[in-house]
Amino acid sequence: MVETTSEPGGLRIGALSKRAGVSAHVLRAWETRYGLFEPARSTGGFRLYSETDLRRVRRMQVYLAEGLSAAEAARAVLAEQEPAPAPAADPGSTTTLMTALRRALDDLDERAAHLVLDQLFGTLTIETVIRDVLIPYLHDLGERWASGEVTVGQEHFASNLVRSRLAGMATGWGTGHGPRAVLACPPGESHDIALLAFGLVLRRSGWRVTFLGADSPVSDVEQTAAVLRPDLVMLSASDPARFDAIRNDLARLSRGTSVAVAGPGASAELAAAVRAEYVADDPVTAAEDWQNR
Ligand code: B12
Repeated sequence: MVETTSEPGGLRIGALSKRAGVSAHVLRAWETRYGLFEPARSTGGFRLYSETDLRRVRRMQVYLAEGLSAAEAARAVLAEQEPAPAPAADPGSTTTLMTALRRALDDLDERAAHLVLDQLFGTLTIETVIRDVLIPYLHDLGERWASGEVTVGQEHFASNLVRSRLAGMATGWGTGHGPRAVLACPPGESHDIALLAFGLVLRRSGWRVTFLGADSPVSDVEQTAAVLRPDLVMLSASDPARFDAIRNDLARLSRGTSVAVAGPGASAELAAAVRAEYVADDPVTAAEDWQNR
């Protein structure tokens, strides 16, 4: 009863939840993740939501019912209510947004980072975001980590957030009738963001993606390939030693399956030795190449 009261300055979260038919948990997530509301505070420190906030929840529900993701719906709601204030310099440029992303991630500011990513994915194609923003960002992050400019914690936070954002776009990518790809990193290899990016772009043209990801035992890759009979098995690694350790397995796998190797750990020499295809391109260009085959 107390939880759901309205106060002169607005509605408490319970009241907002009741009136809109959306759980308080979800409302809080929309607030922290997408900045959907701007609650005032009661004298007792409770958040107080306005009629405008209630309208925003209702608009969210409409967009969600139309099939938009929560991020897309929130962006649409915020855009129709009040255009974002124009920042000083060239707000849409990828350089400006990359700088904003870098600052947010360095500051461990999850919300700000997601807002920048919302803006990026809302205004640019996924191919452009990955190729022109995220890959250069990750390279820069690696250099700053290696030089001690960012801590291991900052690097982990940043790469996890970027990875989780891409992984969130990958749901349902194994369905359909298109050609099928199995994506994996060799045993011991943790760098799988580029592999994820490759799968996402491939999926855009209807490929079905089965993602085994980091540190995949070769026997599992072989077994998966035997069951699914994919059109492509893509393996990627940053460290050549990961591939060297499985050369014999790769040669066996490539006898019955189309295998490609990519990432800084792959080479033309390795590919020739195991009868696989060597992919030197970045994940977006490589996926576009496969789409056109
Ligand atoms: C994020 C990150 C991590 C994350 C990975 C999270 C994840 N799930 O992927 C974590 C924290 C786990 C990590 C761990 C480590 N990392 Co690290 N990491 C990075 C970082 C910052 C980004 C990697 C990335 O995604 N890059 C984006 C891709 C797209 O760029 P790229 O790797 O240069 O690849 C190019 C091509 O090869 C191609 N490509 C790459 N992969 C693929 C895949 C496909 C399918 C295709 C088509 C193309 C393709 O596209 C790129 C552009 O052309 C890099 C910095 C960097 N320069 O990349 C360091 C980096 C790769 N890591 C490094 C190191 C040293 C490590 C650790 C050994 C650190 C440690 N002491 O623990 C461990 C090793 C873990 C392991 N066992 O594998 C070094 C590697 C140095 C070297 N040459 O050996 C780098 C370069 C950092 C640095 N500057 O020193 N890391």
